[in-house]
Parts: sequence; structure tokens; C-alpha cells
Amino acid sequence: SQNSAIIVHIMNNFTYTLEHSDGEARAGQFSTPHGTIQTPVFMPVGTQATVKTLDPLEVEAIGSQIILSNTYHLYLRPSADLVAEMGGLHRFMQWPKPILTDSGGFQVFSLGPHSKIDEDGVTFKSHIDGSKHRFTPESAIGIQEKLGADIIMAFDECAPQPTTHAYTKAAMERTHRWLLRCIAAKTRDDQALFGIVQGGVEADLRRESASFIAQQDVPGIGIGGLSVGEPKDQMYGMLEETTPLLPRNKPRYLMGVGSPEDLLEGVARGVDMFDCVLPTRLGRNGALFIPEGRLNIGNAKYAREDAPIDATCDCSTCQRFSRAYLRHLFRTEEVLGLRLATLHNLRFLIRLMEQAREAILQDRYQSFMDDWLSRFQTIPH
Ligand code: PRF
Ligand code: ZN
Repeated sequence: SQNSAIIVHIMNNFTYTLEHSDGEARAGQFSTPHGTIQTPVFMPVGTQATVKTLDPLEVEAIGSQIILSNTYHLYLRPSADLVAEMGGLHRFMQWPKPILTDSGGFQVFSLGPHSKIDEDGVTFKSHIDGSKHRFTPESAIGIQEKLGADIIMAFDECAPQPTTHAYTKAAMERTHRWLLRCIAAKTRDDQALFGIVQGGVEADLRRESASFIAQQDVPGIGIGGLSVGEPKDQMYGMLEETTPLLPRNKPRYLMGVGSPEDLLEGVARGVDMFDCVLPTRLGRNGALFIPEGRLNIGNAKYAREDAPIDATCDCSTCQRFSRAYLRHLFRTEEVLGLRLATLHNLRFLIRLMEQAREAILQDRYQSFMDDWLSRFQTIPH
């Protein structure tokens, strides 16, 4: 049947295989020089070449297949040249599996309100010391080549929301021109450059951008400009405008999206890859994912609770420690609390994507998702 037809795209060292689809939901594999990623996948974020609080051995032990890092941060500190001198990002941080780096444009705008954009690139001030810097499509590719990730992202402009249709269109068109410059600037064939769809919350622009990016000779496609403050239903609507126009034989990566419900709704609309700081950031704030929603470990009602955070979770935190102990660690501001919470939240999202993949392969994704969402309350309690 068409659902189980194996569809493959090969480019240099990268092969995407669409193994099975169930409605729009897809189970696939993406092979890179540092290993094969089974999709759908959640990618933990290691902005500063570290998934905060964890040893990479622990990141691997919870089933992480690929992590994300940031061009913007590593360019400022310790610099791309230093990382290259130390043998590249994999060796520097002792993470042997695939790495994806974001291109820097989005971080320039979210961290520096004083950035200025023109046709050639972006001038910005460092959030660390206020020093002046400039990124262009060419320099963003050059930096990512020095860092040495397996997947690198095109230099794009994510239009701030809310904005006008005219500005969203201008930013999208510039993003398209910049993609062509990124493709021309790239010199390494052991890195996969993903183009990025923009177009804000404008259906016509989303379709135009998806069609443009779909025509380019890139091995994968990012979907940017979403989850920047718009209502969830609007984001889901924009995904429905975008993914049907993308090639079936390339992975789709929804950038910066990572709540459990958004992962499931994204997979239902044809997304294969996700990243977000949410599980690690929430974990460090004592907010823990459980099948019923979010648990706030500081709450007095857990003071004497011997049960694990989540009895259905297979992570080492849930195998060994009680809610009472976790609450004690947070109240005393012990570092171990941050680590145990981070481990659990990451494992929760990684396992959610493992379960989604199984459900897709067994043609029961919609019922899996409906069942899962009916239990999960997005309102923190
Ligand atoms: N572009 C890039 N990185 C991103 C985004 C984007 O639009 C987003 C938007 N959710 C997160 N990270 N390059
Ligand atoms: Zn757990």
C-alpha cells in the first residue's frame, strides 16, 4: 500500500527514508555521519555545547538521538575557531551522536533588541558584553562549518509577531534569497543544510514559502516563524498550509516547539523533528511532566509522598527517588534536584516520540494521540 511504501532521498552522506505514514503522521529514519535518527524525534537543546546539568553519557542514556546547539552563543563564546581547534563540537563536548546547529538569526533577534537587519545580513550587539558583530548568510554557514554539526540551518529572518502582511512577506522573500546564498556558500559535504519555511501566520505566504523551499536542492526542511506568541490553533492551521506542499522524501523540522501537546499535534500534521528548551527549563524550575499534566514539585502536598514523580516513567529519577525527596532537593536548592528533574522531563518527551513512532508504524496514531491528550491537562496543577 502507499502508506508503507519506502520513499528515500539520498544526498551526499545523508539519507532520509520514509518508512510508513498513518494519515499525515510519518515514521522515518535520517542517517547522518554520526548515526541514524529515528523519527519522529525530540531533540534536547544544548545551547552552550551542554544540555544544562547533564553529562552527555546521561543524555545518551535517556534515549536522545540528536541534540541541538546554537551558532549565536558558540560564536560569541568560546568562538567557532576555538571549537574547530579543539576538533569540532562533537569532540569538544564529548557527544558522539548527531548534532544540529541553529543558524543564529533567530537568537540575534530574541536576545538583542538592538539588532539591525539589511539585505546583506544582521548587525547586532552581544548580550554578554555589548560588543558589535555581524552575521550574513555566508558567515552563518562559515561558522557552522567550523562548529561541525551534522545538520546546519539556513540563515533566516523570523518576522516578529504581531506584524503586517507586508513585513512578513518582505522577511519571507529575504529568507528565500538568503537560502540561495547559504547553498552557494556551503563547502562541506558531510553536513546537511536545511532550508527554512517562513511566512508568519499568513496562509498565502506559508504556501508560497513552502513551495519555494520545496523546490530547492536541500536534504531537509525547517519550519520557522511559529510558536512566537500566536494561539496554538493558528500554529496548527499554518502547519496544515505548509506540510502538504513539502516533498514527502525529506525530513521536516518544526523549530523551537516542544510542549507535549504541540509535539503530538505537530506529528499529526506531518512534522518529523522538534527541539525546545521547555523540558530542561521547566525541569530546573521544578515543573515536571506527568501523564496528567504538569506537577509542581515545590508544592507542600508532596512533602510526604513516597511515590515517584511518574509511576509510568522508565527514567532513573522515577525508578529511584520519591516526590518527597525531589521536593526536599528543590527547597534546599541542591544541584541534584535540577539534574533529576531535567533527566525526567527529557525522558518524558523522548519516550512520547518513541510511543508516537510505534503508534504510526501500527496505524493507530490518531487514537494514540486522542487517548494521550484526553488525560493530559495543559493547565499546570
Ligand atoms: N528560525 C530559526 N530558528 C528558530 C526559529 C526560526 O524561525 C524559531 C521559531 N519558533 C525557533 N528557532 N533559525
Ligand atoms: Zn521519570
